[in-house]
Amino acid sequence: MGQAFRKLFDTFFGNTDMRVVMLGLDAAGKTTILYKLHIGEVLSTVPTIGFNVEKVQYKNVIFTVWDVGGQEKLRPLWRHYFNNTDGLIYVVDSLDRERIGRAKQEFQTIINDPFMLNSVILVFANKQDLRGAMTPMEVCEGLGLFDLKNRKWHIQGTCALKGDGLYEGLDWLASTLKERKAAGFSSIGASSF
Ligand SMILES: Nc1nc2c(ncn2[C@@H]2O[C@H](COP(=O)(O)OP(=O)(O)O)[C@@H](O)[C@H]2O)c(=O)[nH]1
Ligand SMILES: [Mg+2]
Repeated sequence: MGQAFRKLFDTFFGNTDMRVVMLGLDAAGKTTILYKLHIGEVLSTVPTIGFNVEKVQYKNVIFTVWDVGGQEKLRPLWRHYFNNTDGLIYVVDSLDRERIGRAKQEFQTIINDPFMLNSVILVFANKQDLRGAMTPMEVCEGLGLFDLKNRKWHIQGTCALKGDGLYEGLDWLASTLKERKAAGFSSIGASSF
């Protein structure tokens, strides 16, 4: 599967710099996805403020991953990690109906951050293999995706354990980002700082 992703990134990005952040509540499946991509060695670091950041780089494409949820004190760090973000991948545990409201709250805060206003949004409705999981449509409604104005977004049902749906989602992300780059769109300067 790693080979397929590398080929995808080669096709779309070549040597173009691309920054992608993958976020979601804990246990959504982010780390599983990162390892499933097999695109390089996953580096895990804990910045001084004390949360875990995972990072993997394939050529000029950098993925940064961390858990979100209620850490107000982490907000100042967003500037560091969100700056010049091209793509946001938001991962949802589709079985976790209890926390979909929480997932929405975090999601809305993130996408409305000045640094994120120009990033395209890919949502993984993960754990589709589990009985009772919310459908991608239900996750869409749960996150309030239909209410988004002027944002490019896409939802993909996935099973990170098997890798199902990951390629399709990243294919959308890669082609959408390439189109935007070709149109001269740049995330640089998107912030209000
Ligand atoms: N059944 C199922 N379990 C999954 C799936 N993706 C992740 N998990 C499990 O969910 C748990 C949390 O996954 P993890 O990748 O650590 O979540 P993170 O906190 O977002 O990094 C682990 O036990 C994974 O094996 C999936 O698609 N289906
Ligand atoms: Mg993790």
